[in-house]
Amino acid sequence: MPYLMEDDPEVARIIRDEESRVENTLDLIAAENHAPLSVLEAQGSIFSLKAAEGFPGNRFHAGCRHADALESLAVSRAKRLFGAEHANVQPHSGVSANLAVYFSVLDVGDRILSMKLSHGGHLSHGDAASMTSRCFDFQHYGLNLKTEQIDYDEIEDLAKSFGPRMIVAGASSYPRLIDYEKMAEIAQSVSAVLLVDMAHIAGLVAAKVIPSPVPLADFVTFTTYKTLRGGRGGVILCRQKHTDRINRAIFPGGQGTPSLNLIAAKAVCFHLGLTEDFVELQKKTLNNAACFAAEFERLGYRIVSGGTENHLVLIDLRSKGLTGARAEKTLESVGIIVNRNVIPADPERPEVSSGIRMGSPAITSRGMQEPEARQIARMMDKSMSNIESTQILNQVAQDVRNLCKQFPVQQ
Ligand code: DSN
Repeated sequence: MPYLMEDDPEVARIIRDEESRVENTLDLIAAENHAPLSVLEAQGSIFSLKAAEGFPGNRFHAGCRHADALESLAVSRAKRLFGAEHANVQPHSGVSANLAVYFSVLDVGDRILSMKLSHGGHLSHGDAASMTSRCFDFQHYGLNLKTEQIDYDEIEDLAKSFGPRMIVAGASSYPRLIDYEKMAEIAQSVSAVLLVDMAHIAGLVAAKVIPSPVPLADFVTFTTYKTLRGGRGGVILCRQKHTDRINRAIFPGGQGTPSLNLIAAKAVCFHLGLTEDFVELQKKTLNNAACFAAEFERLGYRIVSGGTENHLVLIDLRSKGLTGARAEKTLESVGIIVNRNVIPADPERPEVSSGIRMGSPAITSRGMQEPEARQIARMMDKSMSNIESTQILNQVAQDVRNLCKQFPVQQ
């Protein structure tokens, strides 16, 4: 970064520090991943400067010849990768994408039925802290507290009594597959539209290693920086008939000029998503998450919902006398990055939580497989069982550094 070093060495140094942190720690944040350098190059390209309000062929700024070519390419690649009728690649984030869907077909005050945040949903699905809850009338479904899985009968009953105009499926800490056929059937039975927010699992869906909601949902939203490895940003897929409404809800409805550099990165990840290597990576992502769950179970931990069918595992730490916050802090001290997470019916406040959520995408991108996934689980257990022992924590920290050296982020 020669120019940055000269103009602003302070920022340059912070960026170098972050590169070093990423290289020397194990990223188990289920919502994160390591992106290919090609994606980062596209994100840092000259397109970050282009104003291009509107859509290809219909912009409010001149000089958009290449911007149009880029966005059209990204749209056609997204449609091909996911088998969608229409794609809008302009949302700056998953929240922007969800807001655009709500405002495209609903009126302010309309009813929406979605999963509650404390059972695995997302802030933008109408949580009280989110502005979405001030614009629409949300009711939430939860999990069956025995199975810790979605109770479709409850959703059906709620849909009948509440009469939503939209039903949202999708979550940010749900380790199980969602039955989209059942969700579509429930939505149809009450004449509601179905939105599936597949932000966490878009890479697994793209690789066809888990079922796709695209043929069954009216709208599908996702972010590109998680399992998909495409850098920051959001995308909306929808049926052809919703094209104009969705495009208008994004621009001029909720956003101004799109981030064309992010659209360039999205185009790259959609291209790479069609490769055999990507499919293999997503298969390994699933397998590594299953190994985390199996190893933690062997070590005596309770796995929320009894296992995993995707890239994430939610672990209940109560039997170990630990809170999620304490575990998160201890693990970070040895170089293992997870996030504390509420578990269903959690007695603790979200800031404290009784669980941790861990994901396999980033370690899988580094080339790690079953032996390493099991080793990581054992290192985590060793740290969490010896929180007061500086000697043992130092030893684990050294093991983490060694493992990171064996599996560089960019291979
Ligand atoms: N949705 C948040 C998460 O799942 O961690 C961040 O993208």
